[in-house]
Amino acid sequence: MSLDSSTIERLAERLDVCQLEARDTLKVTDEHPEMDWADAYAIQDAGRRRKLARGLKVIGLKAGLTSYAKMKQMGVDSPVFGYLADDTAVPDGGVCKVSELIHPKVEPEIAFVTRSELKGPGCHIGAVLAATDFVMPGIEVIDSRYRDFKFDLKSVIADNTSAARFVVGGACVAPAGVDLRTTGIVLEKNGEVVALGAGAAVLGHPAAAIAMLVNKLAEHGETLPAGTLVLSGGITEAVAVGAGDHITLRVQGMGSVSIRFA
Ligand code: 0L1
Ligand code: MG
Repeated sequence: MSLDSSTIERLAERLDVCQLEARDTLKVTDEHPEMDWADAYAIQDAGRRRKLARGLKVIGLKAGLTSYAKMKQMGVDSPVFGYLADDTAVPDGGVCKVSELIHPKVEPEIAFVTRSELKGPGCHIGAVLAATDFVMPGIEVIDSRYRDFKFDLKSVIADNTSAARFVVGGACVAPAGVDLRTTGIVLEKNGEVVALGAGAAVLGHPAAAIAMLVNKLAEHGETLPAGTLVLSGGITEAVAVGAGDHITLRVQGMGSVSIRFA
């Protein structure tokens, strides 16, 4: 680590306040180009502690930048990991207020819920599928706290991987009953198809994103507990949304989930 603890706390506070007040900031690496990967996750962890201290709960985890479409869209070359706080959950068909966000975009994802603990290192797709209770459709609303959605990997990790809102719903399907590589998805905005794809767009298999997350947790001596909700990452590029938009994600064999923006 190259940053001292007071700098980490100050950067976490800045990102937290930007999220609370829906305003953007310059990326943290502009001020601290020397920061390393451990600093980036330390800022994310400090942000998480701030939320916990306000009484929020962490109700899930997420993998981001797991598809080549997303990596290309954002000009980066590897996945990132973050957490889902309870104040970011929107019920299926519910409303997301755009006034609380800076420049939201939506991503079509497959959500996993585990039924047994997963441990790395060496976690693989087979272990993830054996430990998965069910999968279901999920829409993630991302909202980078960085100006114009421009960042590098360390900055986006510090910013909890742009996590802003999410909705899960539709049908809960046992992983044995579905081939997640060939599962098709259709994302609709105001009734029009705006993106489509298949699960394999996420690292060849969405479960690979969960395995990567588990192996990342192992680097810190942590495991993925039973009963954890995990978003496996956008299958397509993210789609910008604004007030009045209605987004529906249809996932083959898993029904649909939707969210409105007001
Ligand atoms: O969930 C995601 O894939 C987003 C990761 C962070 C990058 C972005 O804001 O697009
Ligand atoms: Mg995402």
